[in-house]
Amino acid sequence: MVLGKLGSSLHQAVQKLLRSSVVDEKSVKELVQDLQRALLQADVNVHLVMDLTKRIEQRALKDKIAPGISRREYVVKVVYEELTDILGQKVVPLKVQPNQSNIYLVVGIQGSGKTTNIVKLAKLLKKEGHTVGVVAADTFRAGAYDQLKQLADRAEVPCFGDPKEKDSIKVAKKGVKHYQDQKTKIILVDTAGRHKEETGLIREMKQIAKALNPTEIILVVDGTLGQQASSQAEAFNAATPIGSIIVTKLDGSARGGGALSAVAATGAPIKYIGTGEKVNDIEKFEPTKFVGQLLGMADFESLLKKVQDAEAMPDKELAKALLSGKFTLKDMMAQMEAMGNVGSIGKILSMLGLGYKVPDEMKEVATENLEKWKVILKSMTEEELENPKLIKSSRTARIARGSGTQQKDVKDLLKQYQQSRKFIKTLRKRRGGLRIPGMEGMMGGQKPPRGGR
Ligand SMILES: Nc1nc2c(ncn2[C@@H]2O[C@H](COP(=O)(O)OP(=O)(O)OP(=O)(O)O)[C@@H](O)[C@H]2O)c(=O)[nH]1
Ligand SMILES: [Mg+2]
Repeated sequence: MVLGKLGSSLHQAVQKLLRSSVVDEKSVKELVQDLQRALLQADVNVHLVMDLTKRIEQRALKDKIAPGISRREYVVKVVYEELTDILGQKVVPLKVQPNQSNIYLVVGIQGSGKTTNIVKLAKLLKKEGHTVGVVAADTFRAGAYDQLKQLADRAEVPCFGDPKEKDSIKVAKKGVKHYQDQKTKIILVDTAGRHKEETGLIREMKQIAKALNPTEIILVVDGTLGQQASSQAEAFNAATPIGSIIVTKLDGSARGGGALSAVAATGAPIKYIGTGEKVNDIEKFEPTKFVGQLLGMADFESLLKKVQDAEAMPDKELAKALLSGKFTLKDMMAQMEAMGNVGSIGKILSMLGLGYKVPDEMKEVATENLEKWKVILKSMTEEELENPKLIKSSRTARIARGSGTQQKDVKDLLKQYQQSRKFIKTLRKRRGGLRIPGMEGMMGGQKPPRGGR
């Protein structure tokens, strides 16, 4: 299990909070202490830990919480978000230029895991449908070629090398040319990690990079270094921009959390992690997914979704329109623009306690036609938007012309509108009155007017 120890301590800390009878200052303080202990043990930088836990504490106790969820659930979400944050929010994919061979120069300190992870990455990219090849340009260490060749053969990845050639730049160039001639998409070049100290290695990296002009330089960093890993990332990145980082040996390393967070803090793009010695032991690094797995809660996803759903408050204007029974085309347009999709009607209805009752076909038609409808609505006059009944055939023709659509499209839109309105009306009749959580004050408990328009 990747970062197993850190994961289980974090998991326990969160479970303890979920089990506590109340979420108050005391239980949050306990949570924060548990988190601090877990993170410090994983060699996460102490300043990072203190900042993170301070934010968690503040948010846990002070944030306003959307109706429908408990503070307990909210706090779990906060922990999740803050942990994700220290690992870097964004997923940055490996840069792959279309219609050309891409060269990746793989560098790193001796023993960091370059050779092993080159083959793992080659296999992964092959599985993704790319043609791949590796080049053995470590001419320094005896047996380096054989190691790469053996691993590559086992993984069924082509390997280019020349054990007799001692000039690494020459081999690298030959290898790259060999694969370029075959139009291989991904060319991974293994290099020597002969130096324990960075300066000599960085000088060589610059030379070979100048000769090859790679799409990306990939830096391999040993995760067992803990937070020290960041100084390598910084030193290499200062010399020449590093396109990707692979943090290796995260299986079983007690300090992996420290390595990941420290490298992420330098702003360097961790794109893959090495999770074992075998050829399949590599993963794309996605902070959100990673933290989810780390916290290891079977129902974590659903809890998170529940909180996020509750927080996505519906558009108040639209909700008001629904409550009053007055739902015009203009409301529909405002709704589409605000939310980007009509699915949120379903969302509002579910908040009214009428969830999931929007007929599927209604939703499908709406989603399919969304972009077109936006244009059509823009071609209508203010008067038409307020009172769609005015739209008879001559107006339909004008609107279609104005929006570059067919009359049938305009009619479809009007039909959808009528359906939505009718649907909302029947709901209102069935319920007698509607209530939106968090908006009671706003509506003053008034009785809905009869009928709408
Ligand atoms: N547990 C574990 N071991 C790994 C991982 N990646 C690499 N290793 C091991 O680390 C050792 C060094 O790996 P190499 O790939 O030879 O490292 P290198 O950077 O090419 O080393 P040099 O060529 O000497 O600079 C090997 O024993 C690998 O099996 C990993 O993700 N997890
Ligand atoms: Mg090697």
